[in-house]
Amino acid sequence: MTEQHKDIYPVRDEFAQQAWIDRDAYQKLYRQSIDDPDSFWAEQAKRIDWIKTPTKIKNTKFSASDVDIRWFEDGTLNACYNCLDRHLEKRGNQTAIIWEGDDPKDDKTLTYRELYERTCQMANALKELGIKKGDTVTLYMPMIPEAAMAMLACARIGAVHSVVFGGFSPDALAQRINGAQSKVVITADESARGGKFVPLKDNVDAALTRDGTDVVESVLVVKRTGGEIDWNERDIWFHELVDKQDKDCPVEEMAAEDPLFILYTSGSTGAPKGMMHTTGGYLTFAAITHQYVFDYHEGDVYWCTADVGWVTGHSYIVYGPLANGAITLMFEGVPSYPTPGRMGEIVDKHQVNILYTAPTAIRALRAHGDDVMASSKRESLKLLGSVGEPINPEAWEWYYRIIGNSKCPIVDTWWQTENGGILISPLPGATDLKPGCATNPFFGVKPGVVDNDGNLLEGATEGNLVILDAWPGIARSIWNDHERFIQTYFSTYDGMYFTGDGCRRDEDGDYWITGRVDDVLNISGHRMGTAEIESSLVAHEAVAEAAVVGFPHDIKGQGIYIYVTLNDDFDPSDELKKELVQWVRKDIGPIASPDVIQWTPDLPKTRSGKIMRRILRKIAANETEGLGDTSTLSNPAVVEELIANRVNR
Ligand code: 6R9
Repeated sequence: MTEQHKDIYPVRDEFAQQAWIDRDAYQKLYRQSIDDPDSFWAEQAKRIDWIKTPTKIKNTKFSASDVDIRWFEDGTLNACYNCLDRHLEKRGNQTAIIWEGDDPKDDKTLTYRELYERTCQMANALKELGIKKGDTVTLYMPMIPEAAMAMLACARIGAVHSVVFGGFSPDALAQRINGAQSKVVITADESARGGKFVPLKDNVDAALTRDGTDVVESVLVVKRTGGEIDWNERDIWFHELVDKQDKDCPVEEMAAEDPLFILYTSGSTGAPKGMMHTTGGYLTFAAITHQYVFDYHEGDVYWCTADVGWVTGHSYIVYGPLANGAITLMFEGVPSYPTPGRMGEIVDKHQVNILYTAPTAIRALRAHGDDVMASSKRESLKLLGSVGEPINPEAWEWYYRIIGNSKCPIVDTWWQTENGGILISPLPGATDLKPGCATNPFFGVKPGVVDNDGNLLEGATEGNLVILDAWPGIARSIWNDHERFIQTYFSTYDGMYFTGDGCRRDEDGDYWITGRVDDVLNISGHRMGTAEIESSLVAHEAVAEAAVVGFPHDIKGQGIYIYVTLNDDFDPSDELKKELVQWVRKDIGPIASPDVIQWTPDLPKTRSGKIMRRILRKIAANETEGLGDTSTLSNPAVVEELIANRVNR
C-alpha cells in the first residue's frame, strides 16, 4: 500500500538537543531493553508510584499451548492515584484537561485538583450504587471530561471500565454490556458532534431492551445538551448523585495484574473481543511511550484527536498523559466543523504544541486544498503524530508541510488495541523520518517478519508482522475467554504474537506497515471485522449470502464493498440497496456504512465451500488483471460475471 519513499527527513539538531532520547540513547536503551528486560523495566517502573514496589519484573510465556503474561506481579498500585493524587502537591493548580466543545464558543479547563475532586466524587457515587472492586462499569459517553473522570473513578475503586464508542448502535452496545456484565452504565442525554446531536440515552434505553442486559441496575446520565429523554426507574441524573458526594475517596490497592479495563475490538471472526488490560504494566507502558514518542516536556499542551471509545483515547488522552502530569486537550466535535479549518483554529486557540491525529482526518483536510489551514498559523506546534492506519506519503508530506509549517517531526505510530501502547514509531530526537514509514520498535519491543509458514525472515524483506516477546502493555487475555486469546494471537505462529498486519522491512531495518492481512477492515482508522458485517447482512430476510471486503478509498483509507446473493423471493433494486445500507448502519453503527453493494447470483468458492476473498478484494479494487489461479474454484464462471458487473464508485 505505502510505496517506499526516497525522501528522508533527518533528525534536526535543535530537536535532538532538547529531546529525552537522542540517537545514542535510543541504541543503548533499546539494546538493554531487549538483552536485559528485567533491569530496563525495573528502572522504568520507577516512573510509577507503587504502594508496594515490585521485585519480580518479567514473567511471561508466549506459546500456543500456554500464554501467561505477568509484569511487576508482586507490586501493588492504583492507576487513578498515579494520574491524579501524586500530582496535587506539585501541580494541583496546573491544567490537567482542556476541553473544547463541539461549538467553538464552548470550552473549559480543569486543574489537577479539580479533576481529582470530581473524580473522587464520582468514585463515591459509584460506591453508593454498589460498585465494588472487580465489578465492571460500561461507559457510553460523549467526549466530555466526565468520560475521563468516569474511567479514573472506576480505577480508583478497583472497578473495571468498559468504554463503548458513542457511535455504536444499541445492538452493539447491548452485546458489550452483556459481555462485560455491567451493573452500571454511565452515559449522557446526548452527545454533540458536528452540530448534530446523537441520542446516547435513547440508545442505552434501546440496548437495555435486548436479551442479556437485565444485569444493569442503574444508568447514570450526564446532562450534556438538555435534549428530551425518556426516564426510567433505573435512571439517575449524574449531577444529582455526584454533586453531593465527598471530595475525597480512598484508593483501592490493586495488584499489578488486576484488570484495569476491557475494550472491545473487532477481529477477523466472530463477535468483538473484550481485550483485557491490567494495571501495572499497562500504565508503565502508556506513560513511557507518551513521554518518549511525543517527547513530552512539562507544560506542553498536547492534543490527541481520538475518541475515548478507542484505545488511542484510553492510552493517549487519559492514562499516558495524566500519569505524566501533562496538559491533555479533549475535543468533543469533529475536525471539520463548523469549518474545515477548525483543527488549526483549535491549535492556535489553545497553543497546542503536540498534535496526534489520524491519516483519514489529514486526507479529508487535504481534499479541501492547501488554503484549508489559512484561518490558523499553528506556530505553537513542535511535533505531529499519526495513528490508526498506514499514512500514504502524499498525506504525510501534506501534514508536514501545511499543518506543521515544515518544521515539526512526524511520529507515525503503529500499534493496536491489543498492545496497550505504541510499539513501532520514530522517536523524534533519534530517528530519521521517511514519509509513510513507522520506522523502529519502541523499547522492549521485538518485531519479526515471517512468511506464511511462520519462518522468520532476515534482512530487507516483506511478510507478516509478529512480535517475538512480551512487553508490559500487551493485553493479558480476552475477557472470560483465554482460549480465544491464545487461538487468535498465538496459534498462527507458535511462540509469536501475530499482529494481523503485513509489513516490509527495508535495507535500513525500518518497518513499513502495509495494512491488515486478515479479514479485518480499517475504515477511517476504525477496525471492523468483515464477519460482523456479513452476519448483520444475512440476518436480513432478503439476503441469502453476503461477502464483505475492503477497497481503496481516497479519504477513508478503505471503503466497504459488499457482494450480496439474494433469496429467491427477492429482486435486486436500488431501494433494496438503500435498505441494506440502513440495516447495517442500524445494526452496527454509522461507522459500518457500506459504500458499494454488488448483486451476484453466486460467490466464488473453493471446493470445500470457502469464499475466496482474495478474488473479491481484487475485483473490488478493480485489479482484475492478476486474479491468480481460479481453477480450484467450484464455480469458476462466476468470476467473469462478477468482473462484468463490478460497481464503480
Ligand atoms: C491504535 C489503533 C489497529 C490496526 C493495526 C493496523 C492499523 C494502526 C497504524 C496502523 C499502519 C500505523 N494501524 N496504526 N497501520 N500504520 N501507524 O489504531 O488500534 O483500533 O486496534 O487498530 O490499525 O492495521 O492492526 P486499533
